[in-house]
Amino acid sequence: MLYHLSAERLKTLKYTESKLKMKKYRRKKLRLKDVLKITTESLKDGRPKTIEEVPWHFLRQLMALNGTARSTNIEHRTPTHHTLAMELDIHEEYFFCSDTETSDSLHPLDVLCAILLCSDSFLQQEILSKMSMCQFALPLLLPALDTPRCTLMLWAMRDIVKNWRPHSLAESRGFREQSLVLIEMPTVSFVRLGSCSFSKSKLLNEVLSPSQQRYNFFVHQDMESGNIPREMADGLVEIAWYFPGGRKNSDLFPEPVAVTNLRGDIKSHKLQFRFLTQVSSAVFIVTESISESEHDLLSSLQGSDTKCYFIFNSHSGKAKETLTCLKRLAPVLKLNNSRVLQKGSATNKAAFVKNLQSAIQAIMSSSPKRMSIESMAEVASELSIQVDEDAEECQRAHEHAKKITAQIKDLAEYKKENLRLQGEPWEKLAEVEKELCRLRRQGDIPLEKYKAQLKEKLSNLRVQQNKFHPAEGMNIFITTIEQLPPRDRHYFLKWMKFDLDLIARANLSDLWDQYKEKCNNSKTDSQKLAELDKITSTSSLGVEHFIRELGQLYEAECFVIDKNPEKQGKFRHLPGLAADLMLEGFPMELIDGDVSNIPLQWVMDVLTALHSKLQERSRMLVLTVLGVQSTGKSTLFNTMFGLQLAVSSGRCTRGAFMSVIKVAENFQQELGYDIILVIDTEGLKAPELAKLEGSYQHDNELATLVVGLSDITIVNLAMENATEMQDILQIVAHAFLRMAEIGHKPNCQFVHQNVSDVSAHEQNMKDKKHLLEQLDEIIKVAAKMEKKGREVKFSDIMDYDLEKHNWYIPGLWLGVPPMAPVNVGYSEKVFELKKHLFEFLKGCSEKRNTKNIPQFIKWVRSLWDAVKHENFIFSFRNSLIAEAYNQLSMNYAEWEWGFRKEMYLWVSEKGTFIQNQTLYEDTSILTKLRNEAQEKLSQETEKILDNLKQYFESGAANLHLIEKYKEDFMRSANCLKNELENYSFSKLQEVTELRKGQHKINAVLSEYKRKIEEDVDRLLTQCRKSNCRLSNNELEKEFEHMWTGTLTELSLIPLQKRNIYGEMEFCLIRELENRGSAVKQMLKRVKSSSAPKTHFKMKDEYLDISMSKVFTTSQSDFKECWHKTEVLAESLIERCKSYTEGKVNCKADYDETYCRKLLRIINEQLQQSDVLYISACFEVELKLHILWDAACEFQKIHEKFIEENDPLQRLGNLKSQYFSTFKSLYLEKDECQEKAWNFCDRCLKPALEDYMNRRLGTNIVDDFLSSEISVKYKTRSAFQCFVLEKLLEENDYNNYVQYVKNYSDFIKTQTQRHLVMHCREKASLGDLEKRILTPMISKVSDVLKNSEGVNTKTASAFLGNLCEKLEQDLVIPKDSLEMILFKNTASVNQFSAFVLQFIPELEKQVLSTFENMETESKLSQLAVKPQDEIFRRVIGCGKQCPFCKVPCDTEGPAHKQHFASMHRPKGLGWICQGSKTEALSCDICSSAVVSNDTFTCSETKGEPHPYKDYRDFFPDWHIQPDSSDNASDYWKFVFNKFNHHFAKEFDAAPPNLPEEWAKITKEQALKSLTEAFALNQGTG
Ligand SMILES: Nc1nc2c(ncn2[C@@H]2O[C@H](COP(=O)(O)OP(=O)(O)OP(=O)(O)O)[C@@H](O)[C@H]2O)c(=O)[nH]1
Ligand SMILES: [Mg+2]
Ligand SMILES: [Zn+2]
Ligand SMILES: [Zn+2]
Repeated sequence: MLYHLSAERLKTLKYTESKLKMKKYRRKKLRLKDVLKITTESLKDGRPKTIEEVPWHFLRQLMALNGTARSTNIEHRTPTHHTLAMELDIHEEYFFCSDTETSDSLHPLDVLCAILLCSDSFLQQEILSKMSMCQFALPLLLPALDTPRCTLMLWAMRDIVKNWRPHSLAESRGFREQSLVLIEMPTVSFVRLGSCSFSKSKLLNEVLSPSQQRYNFFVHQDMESGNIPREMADGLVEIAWYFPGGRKNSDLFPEPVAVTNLRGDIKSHKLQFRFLTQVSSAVFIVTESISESEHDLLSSLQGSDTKCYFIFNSHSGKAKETLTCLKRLAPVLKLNNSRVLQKGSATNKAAFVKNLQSAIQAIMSSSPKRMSIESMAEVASELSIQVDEDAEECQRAHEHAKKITAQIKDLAEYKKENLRLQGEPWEKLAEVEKELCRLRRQGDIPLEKYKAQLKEKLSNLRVQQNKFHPAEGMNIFITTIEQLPPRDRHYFLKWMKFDLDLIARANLSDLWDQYKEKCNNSKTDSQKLAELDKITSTSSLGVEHFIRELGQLYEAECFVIDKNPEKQGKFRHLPGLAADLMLEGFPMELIDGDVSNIPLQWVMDVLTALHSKLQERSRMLVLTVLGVQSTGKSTLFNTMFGLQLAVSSGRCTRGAFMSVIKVAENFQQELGYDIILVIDTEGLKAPELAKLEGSYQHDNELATLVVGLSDITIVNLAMENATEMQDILQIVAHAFLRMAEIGHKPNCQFVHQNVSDVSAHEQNMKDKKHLLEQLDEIIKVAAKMEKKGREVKFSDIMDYDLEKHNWYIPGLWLGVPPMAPVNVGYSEKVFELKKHLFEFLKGCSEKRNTKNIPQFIKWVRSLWDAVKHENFIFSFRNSLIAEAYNQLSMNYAEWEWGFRKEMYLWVSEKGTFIQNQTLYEDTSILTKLRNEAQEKLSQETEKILDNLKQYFESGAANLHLIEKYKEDFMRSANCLKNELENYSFSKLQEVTELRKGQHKINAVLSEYKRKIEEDVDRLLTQCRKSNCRLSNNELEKEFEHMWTGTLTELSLIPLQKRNIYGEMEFCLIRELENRGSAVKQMLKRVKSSSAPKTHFKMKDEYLDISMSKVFTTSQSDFKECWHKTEVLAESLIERCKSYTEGKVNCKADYDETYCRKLLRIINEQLQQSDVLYISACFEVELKLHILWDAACEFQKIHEKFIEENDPLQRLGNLKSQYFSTFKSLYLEKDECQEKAWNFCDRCLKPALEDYMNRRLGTNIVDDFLSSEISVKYKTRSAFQCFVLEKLLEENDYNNYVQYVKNYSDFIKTQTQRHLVMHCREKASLGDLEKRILTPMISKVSDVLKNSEGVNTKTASAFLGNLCEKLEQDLVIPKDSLEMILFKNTASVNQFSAFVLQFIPELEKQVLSTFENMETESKLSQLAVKPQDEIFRRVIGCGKQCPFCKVPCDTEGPAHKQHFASMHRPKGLGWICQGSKTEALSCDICSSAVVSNDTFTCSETKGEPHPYKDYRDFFPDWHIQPDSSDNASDYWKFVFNKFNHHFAKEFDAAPPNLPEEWAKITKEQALKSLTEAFALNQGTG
């Protein structure tokens, strides 16, 4: 016996290890997740190619519910077409080899045994569950393979649940649902004695199969590989069942019955036989002959209450002997004729089967022994047969589970007491959370007050939750899952599930009966259904409820700890535990369907824990499903991935659950994903339920979230019902439309259930077309509802291909449940879909944007936030999008600056060139330069567009989300081009004008100089002639005499000094001439009052009160208007000032066009502005004010011009030089060195300084942008945040007032300050200057060195050459140069040697000039003002929120939508509460836009208008609802603090602020600030 056993085991070992190559799983058992992993192999179909693939093939097919899983044939390598053709003549060989070669064939039962041997108990359970769905017979007793005795597979069957309708319930249409192992029913066993010539298994299949159909419950001889000798499976006892469906005519048996089948001869499996005789009601012994020893064996059955039947082949040779033997046995076993069934070859097979069935029926009606499998375990134990469930860990876990489940009497009651947190408080929380977003019941309470109340409520609810200590049951649950090792924990959770299901089943079956009844009764009103639905949900209890409770415990604790950080957390580790469960395949609740809310903190933290458990490799594919209730959504996923999502008839899934499937490591690279996240959702409501209040909304929320999260959405449709489909499509269309709006376009697959492709191909084509039309129609309607103006087609919103993305899947069951197996067609089609999905994924792997868990979390968060608000699109705010957008903006800013710099340099060079032109031919030069500019501009624009294109192809993160902004950027590039074109042209024009003016003066001056030089010459000759040597004094006297004489002779007319103010005033008068007498009067009056004030101050008469009745009704509107007008004036003053300043630097004289330009600027702005009701008085006084300011500046310009250009002045400047030349000539002193120095000092030095001024600006900008502080300047929102932080730190209300009242001024001062500080802080500016100067100096030196001797015989030729070489770089003052040339007789070589020698000194001097200059004045004289450039970077579009006046901080250059990260109380926008009070308003726009409040303003002409529809008036503003409850804490804090100051400043009353505002701390304020801006920057 012992020897025999070990021989068996040896065989087993050899079989599993050598043949199937499963050695590594003998010890470390195969687990479910090993089987479910996505691998390359798992996506291949077709037969296994090698023996070792067979078990895997079996497992995968089984998990996919494929009825052919048991087929173990190996595919023989067929040659490819190519070789086939060549080998055609020998192809007969194939026919032979497949039949003879059995060595590589396996018996299915052997494979099954081997697999079970290598599987852990959970996988075994799964295997048996799936086998049961395929209606395969299950192993009841597993032979002793590596155990001393055989094993009863009780645990392995635990998970199977059966539904049936006994005939007793046929009328009531009720049904029974029970766990398979608990069903008490008669068992009939079939065993074989000796050998037998017909297949027992085949016979059994016939006995159990419904008429007209035959299922292969048991594997038999005639099946594929069924004839191969079994190597390990002998002694296996299989079991199958018959369950009635309540159809009296067609059911074989009225009650359930089990049939077992022992493989092998009972003589070699006596233990199994003993067991079977004890548990069965009857044993059928199939035999051909009975020998003596066999007789003894059978006699041992004497006294058992099990009935014995014999089936024997009456035509076998030994029939007679057998009969005698049976006769002998008859008294012992109480045999009679009915117990002996003869099966001769003549016997009609069908009749024989009928006989057998009647026999079984007879047994059943004789009140037989009924035994459940669970009770069989007791018998097994008595016989020392192992029971898999007896494993110690399993039992231990059950004890733990029982501690909880034993306490449960009434489900609803238990839930209320033990799972307290998820009861009322959680439900209320969900409600309040949504109300906070929707503000539906605000009533008369002021908005911010109402919000504060809600927040208080929220906080109270959390605190209340946190105060609950976990009740006993929950406590045990927590400690158990904390303390048990993973396997035990797994057992524990399974036991929890089984026990809870058992209790729930008892509870629910009544409810379901009622439900069914009501459903059938067509008159039932939906209200009752809703009630029932409610009861069903309150009295369902599963493990997911316990997990949900964990989530709530965790969330409440997080909330409380967040408020008092010093508190210790007890539940910190729970997310980690939950993540472990997810990795084991446990579906985790994403949306709690009972309250339709997401426990956000919990979900996020669980996922984060999962991320770290995956070693941060969590690129995920999100696959979701949507569809009507009970249309097999969960079944579809279970079939596709072998998951364990809850499935049952009736409403099953609630909310949404997510399951993780891992991708095998060697496949991750190819697939581009590390995990697959499957989200199974609750069915969308059936039409009758859809009428219930809130249900439509609930469906919409669910669908929006689910579509938003998914990469692929499967829309599950059951085609039978057209209206149902319409409903679903509508919901889905809305969801997709919203996603398209935010740039997310998931792939969509339509699955049509219960349609087979073959039978209805034509029909399907029609259907597809129809579906398409329907979709288009629905989307059109949906687009209208979502207020989309343009036409939308389905292809705009979903990635859907009529041909490829439609799937027709036949019905799940082949036949009529409960006896129907899963349709092979279903399984195959689902696999095909799965394969297609993965092919599709691989196909688009390059352009795809994969999310990992942290990014997924961000999506969940922002989608949910937007869903909670009703207006989805305008509430959506996602940091991933912001991040991508900002990244692009930052890049764009770089490119833009590059372009600008390029043009600045070009203009500077060309300006130099123009100034160096001696010949007067400006028009042709200008045209040439303009063309050149055009070309350059186009080139640079092209470069930006190219960069943009490349960027969008670069594969940077989440680009698909910002695709729609691409156009904006392209437009901006073109705008930039226009701007720079204007800039370049006007600069060139300006220089040309300047040059023209100088040219004229120079021409005149040259005349004078020639005369003077003649006179000097003459005087020199005179003096030389006189014999006596003249002293210095005498020389001077002579020179002076000559100078005065010459000048008198020239009778110079000095340039006329103009009265610029007078001229400008005249210009203004002319402009206003035709504006009527009132204006003229006004002008006169103002004129007489002379000296305009230095500060422009608003006056009441600036507003035209007569124009509108508004002001008489509403004080606040008047104030608002007043304020707007003031802002307008200030911004105009600012703009004109910067125009004026621009003119100061170019050395031209004042021109009348300047004044006209100013007036044009003002007029344009006044016309464009949205400020209504300004009076003529305002216009006149503003213009006067601006012109006066400008006139002062222009006067200075003019005077400076005269000083520089007046002939008398200029000649005067030259006088000393003439004298010194005269003197040297007279004294015959060598002047060369001095002239050389003069050249350096008077020509090169100013030229170099000018050069520096032209270059330094751009370099400073570059330097600033690469410094530390530039981080704050990276994006507008970063800068905003930085400024506000600073303000909070400085804590000075004056600064706030400045900030609020004149934002742009404030920012200008700030940026200027930072820049100056930056420039002062470091010695870097000196370095910069040096870096600019040195190359230029070397260039000059090089020119000097290289020009020696070349065409430079005279000094003038030499200097001319020098100037020409440098004409692009330096403007050398002509006057001084001519002076140098005057009477320069020095040798060129000597002169240039001297110059070279002086150069180092020159460099030093230039540098020190700059070093000694005040930073501010240095900055102000630069051609490109760094402060302006930097200001431009951060000021943005300059638009302000129409309510609170907060500046827009959208990054992109030419955006269509203005957006601010953080709004503030409207009072800070100088808006009062209402018409009656004059207090500042404390409403915050970002809350107001979701409330039911209204606003009035001048745009609405004083009429109240709902905030929700603010876009009716301000269509280019996008005001997003608060991202969190604390979003505006910063401004609330500030407003609260400086309430009185602000009121005073705005000349209004201080409002009563909500008390809660006073509780906000500075830290909280700061936190809200960083959160708001971090979200917008995408770093949060
Ligand atoms: N006749 C038939 N029954 C099916 C088919 N697919 C699924 N079922 C059965 O329908 C019932 C519901 O299946 P589920 O997969 O739970 O359906 P669901 O869509 O997830 O249901 P909810 O989650 O409640 O919306 C189960 O009993 C399935 O066995 C099918 O194609 N034909
Ligand atoms: Mg479901
Ligand atoms: Zn605002
Ligand atoms: Zn803007």
